[in-house]
Amino acid sequence: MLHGNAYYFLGGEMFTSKLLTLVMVVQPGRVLLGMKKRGFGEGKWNGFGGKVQSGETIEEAARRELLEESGLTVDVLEKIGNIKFEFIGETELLDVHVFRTDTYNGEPTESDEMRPQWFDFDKIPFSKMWADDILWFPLMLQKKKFLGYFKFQGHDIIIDHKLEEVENI
Ligand code: 6OG
Repeated sequence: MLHGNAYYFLGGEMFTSKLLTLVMVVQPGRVLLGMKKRGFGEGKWNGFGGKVQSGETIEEAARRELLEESGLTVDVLEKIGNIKFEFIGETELLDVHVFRTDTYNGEPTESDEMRPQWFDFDKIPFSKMWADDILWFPLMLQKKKFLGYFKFQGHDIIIDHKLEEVENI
């Protein structure tokens, strides 16, 4: 199934949304993050992902971005979360589809966009990550599925959020 961008009405305001992917590569006791070298989220550690292009499914986009940014391919990608982000003053919501994989092929390789590095679960650099991550990473690391909504003021402050664990996504 192909996916397009959607329209939402929240509090009487109309928003468009942009589909994005985010892939978390997990191994026993550690997670692979990439230092974003340019563009949106520059200077932050994050999973691998980007915009869904027309003509590809969300999962295809997730695999493509993972390969482009980290050099890895995966056999199984599990859909684990969906997070919508609102930025005050902007009418475009980011609709981020989060995946987790516990197996991968290849070696993490630096790309133009990302510098990959493994982090032990107790050393995840939350102070250099998006502010929402510290809230949903515990669910992700426990293989729980979740739906989230975060309202940001600027890029650092969360002024409202909802996060719920769900059975199916
Ligand atoms: P490009 O613009 O580079 O894709 N992303 C976020 N990830 C987290 N953890 N928190 C956020 O809070 C995020 N906003 C966007 C989605 C951007 C990449 O950054 C992710 C994509 O993987 C606001 O194509």
